[in-house]
Order: sequence, then C-alpha cells, then structure tokens
Amino acid sequence: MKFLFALLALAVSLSSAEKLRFDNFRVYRLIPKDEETLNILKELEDTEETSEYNFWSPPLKVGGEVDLMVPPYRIDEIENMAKTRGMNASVFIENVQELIDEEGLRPESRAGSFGWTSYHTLAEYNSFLRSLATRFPRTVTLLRGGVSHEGREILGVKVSFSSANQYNAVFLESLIHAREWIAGAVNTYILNEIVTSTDPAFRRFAERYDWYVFPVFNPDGYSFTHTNNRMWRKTRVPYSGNCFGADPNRNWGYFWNSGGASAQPCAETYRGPFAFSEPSTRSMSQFIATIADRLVAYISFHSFSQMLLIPYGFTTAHLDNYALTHAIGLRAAASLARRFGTRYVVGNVAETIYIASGGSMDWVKGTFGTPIAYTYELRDRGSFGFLLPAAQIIPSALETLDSLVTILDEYERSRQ
Ligand code: 0X9
Ligand code: ZN
Repeated sequence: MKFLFALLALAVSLSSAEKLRFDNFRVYRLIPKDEETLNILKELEDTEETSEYNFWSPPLKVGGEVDLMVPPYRIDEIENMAKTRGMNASVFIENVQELIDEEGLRPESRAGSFGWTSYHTLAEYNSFLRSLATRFPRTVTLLRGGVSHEGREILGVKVSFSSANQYNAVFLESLIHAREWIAGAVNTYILNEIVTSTDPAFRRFAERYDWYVFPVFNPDGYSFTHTNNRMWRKTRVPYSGNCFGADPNRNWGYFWNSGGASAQPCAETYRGPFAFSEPSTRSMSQFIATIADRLVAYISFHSFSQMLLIPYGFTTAHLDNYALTHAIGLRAAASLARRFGTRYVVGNVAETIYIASGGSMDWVKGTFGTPIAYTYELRDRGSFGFLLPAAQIIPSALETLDSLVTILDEYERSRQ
C-alpha cells in the first residue's frame, strides 16, 4: 500500500513538472510609433504573465524595436493593435516550438560525446569540466564556485600554464540568464581552445593568462529551461504571488536597485528582495572576491542582439576607463566582423540598451576596479533570438574568440 502511495505521489510530481510547449507561438518585432502605443506595451510587460506575452526585447522608446512572443490565441489581439495604432509588426518567428524541436535533435549526445554542434544540459557541461580536469591535471583545476537555491553546484575551472600568470587572470562568465543557451556554448568552446588548441600564435596568447571559466552561473534556471520552460530567464527561488525567481543580473550589490530593475517578483527583471538574495549570486560573488585582486578582465556572455557592452548599467555616465575600453571595444568589434561580417554595436550598457542596475559586471568593476570588463550580447539580431540554431555555435564562437584576443592584446598594448 505504502508503495502504491509513493508511486502515486511520483506520478503527480512528474505531471506537475510538465514541459511547456510553444506550438504556433509567434515572435513579433514591433515598432511603436507613439507614446500611447509604447505605454500599452509597457503595461502588458508589467501586468501579463510571462507565460502569455513574453518580451524577448522590452519596450523602451518610441521608434525602438520590441520583440514579443505571442501565444496563438492572442495573435488577433496583436494584429488588431498593430492595425488600429499604426504600429509596425513583422513576424520574426512563425512557430517557436519548431525551433525548440530542432534544438532537441542533439546528434552529439546520441553519439555520447561533447562538442559544439549541439547544445548541452547542465550535467553535460559539468561532466565536460570534470573531464578537462582529469585529462589535463597539470593545467586544469575543477572549482566549486558556489551553490544554487536548489542545491546545485556552480562548477568552473581554473586553467593555468604558469604561476607567473597569477595576477594576469581572466574570468569568463555565462548562462546567468538561463535561456541564453548560445552563451554557455561559446564560453565552453573558448575554454576548450584555451586548453587544447595547437595553433602556435593562439597558444602564446592563451598561455599568457590564468583563466577562470564558469559556464553555468544559474544552474537552477538553466536546468529548468531543459525540463520545464525553454524561455526561463531567472533563478528559481520562490517569491510571493506564486512567482519564481529573481533576475540574477539585477541582484548584485553595487548600486543595487538603482534603476532598470523591477520590484515585482513576477517580473522578468525582478531585482530580488535585497542585494545578493539569490544563493547563486551571493556564493559566486564570495568566490570572485577571493580572486578579484588577480583579475585583469571580467567577461560576461549573454544573448541576443550583437552588442559589446562596457560598464556601467546603472548610469549613463562615462566612468573609470570608459574611453580606453570603448576604443578597445571598437577594435574588438572590427576583428569580430572580419571573419564572417557579423556586425556588433559597441557602447556602455545604459546608453546602448537600457539602464540596468545590479549586474555582475557592474559589481566586479565597481567593487574591485577590474580594468577590463565587457558584456557580450551574442548572435543574432532577432531572426532566431534565444533559439539560435546549433549550426551557428561554432561560427559564433570563432568570431567571439577573435574579438576576445583583440580585447586582451589591445589592453596589453595600452599598458606599454
Ligand atoms: O539585461 C541584461 O541583464 C542584459 N541583457 S539581456 O538581454 N541578456 O538580459 C544586459 C547586461 C548588462 N550588464 C549590466 N547591467 N551590468
Ligand atoms: Zn542576458
């Protein structure tokens, strides 16, 4: 009897963990032409459940581009609004589920290998890190940087070729936003090149630095994108109103709650009840604090929209070494474009996208004065958005790595 109950409980818990489907969900690119229309969109962003209307790019200004995922039963509503309000509305994605299904084909994992022709689960990322440390015990060390609310370890590696590089360290962060899958793929590709590339010029570059690489900053959110909701962004800490998660990139304790962050637990940019309320950001910040004096660079990978962003998000002011990092950023974007022609926009967060306080990059640079700090918004510009086909992982990674080499080379040159 007991066994039967256990079985029943298991069945219930399994069915409550159902995977959301997005059949015939569209993604529209909208361009509001007046304040009133803009305000209607902002109202939708504040009041609607994110499982209904989900903003892939938020409404910010008249004439600006807004990306909105729309369920099939609300398509008429949006089409009518576009017609009556004279709002430009083009369909960028016809069927979200179709793109998700293509991601799920996973040729690599069927072959039981780790690579960059498909996306990977948290477990696969973690076993990749462990196997690197096993295969290259003299250079790669597995790190337990932190822990998440649901008790998942936040694993990373330190790659070091010489103790002389101790104070010349680079930190690579990704997947603080769960749904931005390309970020973790690009980050681990770069890590793999750093450890295994045989190109002599690249080896000279890679072996000049110590590397701290953490592919999955938000493991609860990331595993939730695999099991329940591909479009999840935040952590999974339960908050009031039956809503889950704070935005882990609004939760860091440098000018926390200073604009561009929501006080509403249900919002996609919820700042959390206090700075470092999320176990993942709190524990990772504690880890970073232990190595901060060694860092020359902190790089954070996000998607999408093809931007190379410098601090800060909390203010539009040009602080610290803005001029230098902006100039380096332009050169980095030029070297990124050289390979496949991919165009990136360069600027600080607040001026280039929006005011956003509580980001990890702001905290690192503001707290420790780390000279080089960039946030990448990787491919694309909205054709696929968060659902970038796996065939674009390697091209994205190659061009991104070109730009990273330029950033660090140019910074070195600037110091001579
Ligand atoms: O809003 C964000 O956190 C990032 N954009 S995203 O579309 N990937 O959500 C921008 C990060 C800006 N960085 C800081 N605010 N420090
Ligand atoms: Zn992001």
